[in-house]
Amino acid sequence: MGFCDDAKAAAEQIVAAPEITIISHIDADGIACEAILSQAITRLGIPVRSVFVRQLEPLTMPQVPSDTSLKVFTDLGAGQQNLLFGRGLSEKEVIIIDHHVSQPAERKYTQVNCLPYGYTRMSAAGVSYLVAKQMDCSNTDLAKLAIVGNVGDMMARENCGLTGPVREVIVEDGIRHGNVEVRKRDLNCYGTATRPIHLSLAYNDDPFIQGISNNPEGARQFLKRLGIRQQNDDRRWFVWEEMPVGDRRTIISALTEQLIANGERVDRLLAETYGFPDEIPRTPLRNAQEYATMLNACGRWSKPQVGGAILRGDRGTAYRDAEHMLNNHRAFIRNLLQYIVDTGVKELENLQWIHVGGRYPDTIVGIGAGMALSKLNSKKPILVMCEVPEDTSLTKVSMRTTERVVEKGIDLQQALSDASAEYGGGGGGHKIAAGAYIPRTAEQEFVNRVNRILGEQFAAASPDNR
Ligand SMILES: [Mn+2]
Repeated sequence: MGFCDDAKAAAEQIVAAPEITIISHIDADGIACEAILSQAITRLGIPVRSVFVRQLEPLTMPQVPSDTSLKVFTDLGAGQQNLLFGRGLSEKEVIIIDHHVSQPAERKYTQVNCLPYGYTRMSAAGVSYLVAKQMDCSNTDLAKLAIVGNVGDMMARENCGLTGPVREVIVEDGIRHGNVEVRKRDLNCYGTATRPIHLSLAYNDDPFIQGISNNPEGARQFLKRLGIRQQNDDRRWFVWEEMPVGDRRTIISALTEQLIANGERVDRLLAETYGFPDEIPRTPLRNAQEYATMLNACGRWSKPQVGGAILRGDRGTAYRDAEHMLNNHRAFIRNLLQYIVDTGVKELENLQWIHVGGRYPDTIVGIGAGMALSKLNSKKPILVMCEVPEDTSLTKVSMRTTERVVEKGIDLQQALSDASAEYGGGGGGHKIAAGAYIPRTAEQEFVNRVNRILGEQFAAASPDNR
């Protein structure tokens, strides 16, 4: 049985179900999974309802209904099969659609997971889409949603674009359907649909460009020197995607020269990006990255259903609510960023860290950490700890670093999961960004432990590093 057969078997089981419950995760990927599958199911006339959880754990299990419906777990479940077993769920009433590492369990639940087949650059929304396409091949309008989910889960980050079956099948389906537009050698920059260009450039630090990254005024002067018209007649700032092609080329070649002049690599300056021509210009829905941020904002303010409504096409109330959450989200992150910079971090040999207490929701701490990194010493990973509102005995740890540091052998996922396991906690994520929960009493020891592990990683990758 191949991956495609797994998707087909799951599709057949879904199509035959009299009633379905989707249990999904509250981030952009999970929200996209729910929107893809619930629309595909509704189109077949099967009743479906959805439940969103922050994490599948004993505390959230009661949200999974005890009824006769087929329970479809998306973007979660693979690593919690013993929890499903403990709940007494039978093989027949569960399907897991996921891209996380699978936990061996006593029951063999039906699972569609790209990971065992070696597709590491596919998110759960990608898997959900492939199942939806097996349910009905006319579901290709949903490819766009899968692209948002994949980009939201950082699947396009490492290779500056989506790769593998996500690129070859899902993106191609979206292009053919007509609601996805690929920009092959676009600027690898966030905010191309909503931010004034100089801010887009200044907020970007991958790659870091001397005089422009973290320097809005420098970026503005840079554009001015190139003779780029930055505002229209009403003094409204242009965004990247509405710039004439010639101006975009001028900016890209000047940035390339700047990087080369500083002896920096240029390989991360450009990326393949995914635009949505059917959306209103100058809104975050115009490209996959900003769309995903909007969904993440909904999830982080505990309103994943609002994100779901937007994915289903609501451009009224739901969109206005999401815009509001997105703005709040940004204000909170800016505030956290300032707090970290003002308070200052404590530096150890291989990392820098800070404890922000209960001042900020634990759901935004990781993002704030990533942004603070560009204002601090970006050669050392940052570790931020915060309180967990639901459980005062726990501390949440978020770590972020840069591609540069990952290239030097750092794997934050490995470091946090190894260190947290020693204290009875748990962690996960990616090389560049990871998180963990640890007992509150172990905080200080934990930081030292992670510091040592990072030292070992640096040393293992290059004995000359130390
Ligand atoms: Mn995911």
